[in-house]
Amino acid sequence: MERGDKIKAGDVRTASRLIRDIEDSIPEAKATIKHIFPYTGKAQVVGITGSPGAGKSTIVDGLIETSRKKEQTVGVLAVDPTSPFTGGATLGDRIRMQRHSEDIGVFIRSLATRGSLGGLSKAVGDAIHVMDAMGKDVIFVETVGTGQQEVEIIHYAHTVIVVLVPGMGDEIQAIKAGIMEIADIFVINKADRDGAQKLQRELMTMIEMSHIPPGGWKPPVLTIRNSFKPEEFEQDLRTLSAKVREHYDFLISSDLIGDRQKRKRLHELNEAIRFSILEPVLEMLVKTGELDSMVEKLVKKESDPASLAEEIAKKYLQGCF
Ligand SMILES: Nc1nc2c(ncn2[C@@H]2O[C@H](COP(=O)(O)OP(=O)(O)OP(=O)(O)O)[C@@H](O)[C@H]2O)c(=O)[nH]1
Ligand SMILES: [Mg+2]
Repeated sequence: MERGDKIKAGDVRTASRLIRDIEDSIPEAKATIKHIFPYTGKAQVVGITGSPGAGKSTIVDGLIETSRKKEQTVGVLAVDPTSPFTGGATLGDRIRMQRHSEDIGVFIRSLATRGSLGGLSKAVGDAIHVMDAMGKDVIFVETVGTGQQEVEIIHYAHTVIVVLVPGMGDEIQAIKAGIMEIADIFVINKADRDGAQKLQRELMTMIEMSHIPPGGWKPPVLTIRNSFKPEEFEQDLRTLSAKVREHYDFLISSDLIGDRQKRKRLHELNEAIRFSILEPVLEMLVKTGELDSMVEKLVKKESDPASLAEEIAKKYLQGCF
């Protein structure tokens, strides 16, 4: 059986290997992704993002549970678990989700940062394709970090959950990092802590002030109480899970699902173009030393970036100009 066929049959070892190859940018991975692409687009993709240690993995663990109870199969992609902020949280992620490791309906993998941010973004998209082609009903993508990386998740997820914790100045951070725009659902975690209600009020005020078009989705602000109190936690998680479903249903009933799909595809195409055209050209410029001499020229004001870019285009993209 071809590698792609094995993925479609849900083969865990083949899928794990392929995700590693994607992470390591092994060229053969590309061929398999091409092969499985027509079989993607069926899974519901849910992004969970927020500051390091906000409790994202704990929430994903709870969401796995609620999905399994509904007999959905689940894929989990933990992105960048080895960021300098968290330092080796991979083990923690594994421990927190370990109870699902024996369940054949759950497939959990992590993806570490490698090279450029763009590279990571493409790898995330491809790894989601793998889980999608395996036939997973729902895929949770946990991303840690702040700023651009969090915002990137919007390109891949149908629903984005932003996790905030009281007392961390998150509200300010949320505005700064453009998180207000990407959140479909806000979750205030560790809501047994002081300041949870205040944070909830502030967020709700911010949502009221944001310009939601008529008939648009208004992001709810949910709270999740202490994860160490299983009954409360499970109850809150059920509410969250229902909201995720509600958002997905909203996307379908309002036809916005098509827009999201298009946006995902456009982003993927951009990434692919960048990798097929821009990266090889840049590599060549580095190899030949042209890049260095161009930088020199700019420093000496002998040329300008636009003119140099035109020169490069003429030289390397023959037939286009
Ligand atoms: N007090 C309290 N601690 C919690 C709660 N939920 C999670 N934690 C703890 O917070 C820590 C971080 O939880 P994680 O779920 O790993 O958080 P995360 O956002 O996935 O962390 P990173 O992936 O490292 O960014 C763990 O030690 C959890 O046990 C909660 O509701 N209350
Ligand atoms: Mg985590």
